[in-house]
Amino acid sequence: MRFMPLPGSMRQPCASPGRLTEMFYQTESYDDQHRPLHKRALVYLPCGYDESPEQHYPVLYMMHGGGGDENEVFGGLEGRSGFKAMLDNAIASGHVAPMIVIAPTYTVEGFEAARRSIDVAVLLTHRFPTELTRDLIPAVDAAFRTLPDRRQRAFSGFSMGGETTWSVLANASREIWCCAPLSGDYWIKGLKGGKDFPAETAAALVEQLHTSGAAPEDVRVLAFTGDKDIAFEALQPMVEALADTDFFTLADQPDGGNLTWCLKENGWHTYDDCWEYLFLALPHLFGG
Ligand code: FER
Repeated sequence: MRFMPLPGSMRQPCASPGRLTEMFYQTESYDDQHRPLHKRALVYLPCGYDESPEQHYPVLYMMHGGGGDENEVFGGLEGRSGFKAMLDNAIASGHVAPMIVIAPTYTVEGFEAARRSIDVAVLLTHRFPTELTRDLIPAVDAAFRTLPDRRQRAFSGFSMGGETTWSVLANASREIWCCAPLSGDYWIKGLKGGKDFPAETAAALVEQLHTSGAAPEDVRVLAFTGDKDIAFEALQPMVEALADTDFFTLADQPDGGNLTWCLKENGWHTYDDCWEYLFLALPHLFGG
């Protein structure tokens, strides 16, 4: 997919904004201890949500990067990150139909080490698909007027959230159709696996997809990064290795295959780049 810069109009305050709220849900640690956990996620409800009680919406899940938490993606309930303004304008302009966006966290209480340790973060990102399918999706579908269908759910994330997104693709495709990893590769075979052993990483991902019963036509992957991004040297070989498998077909446009790759010239490892990537991804996240 060809990269296009985010139009300046998408960064302005929007005259018909959505609103941010929060939700809490019950989950567990999904380790040997099975510790009960009470977790929080931020929720974006599009303009019109409160006025149209009959309408149901698709849902995008968006995961933060390493060191972050559920507040990071939106910049708190005040929406300081630029993501909310982009969503508001993308919906108001008709670029994309209204959607709900959920910003959860893979970090858990009592596991603050995940903020500092990459190894712990990877452990938690790999547990997240279980939490997502067993606890978060049911809680979201119960609390909000969603379209409870896998083709009406998408998952994205930045950096370690991109890592989480690959893990969701591998393990949660029964519940999620489209996955959009932003500037993060998959560390299922070890840290920086996309760079150091791309073919093994791709093979492991495809094996997980087979194990979860997914066929090539059941998934859509939209991968993004920038050529100056620290993830570039890992994500590019990984995407090439995926394209070499029987499962994935690399295509220029999302409708042409199940794997699309978009590179931003001079793109860095920042959330601001992510809003540009997501703006391009938004029209392709749902419905297929
Ligand atoms: C990557 C490049 C950088 C990546 C993660 C990071 C998962 C950064 C992680 C961190 O320091 O939190 O390709 O993929």
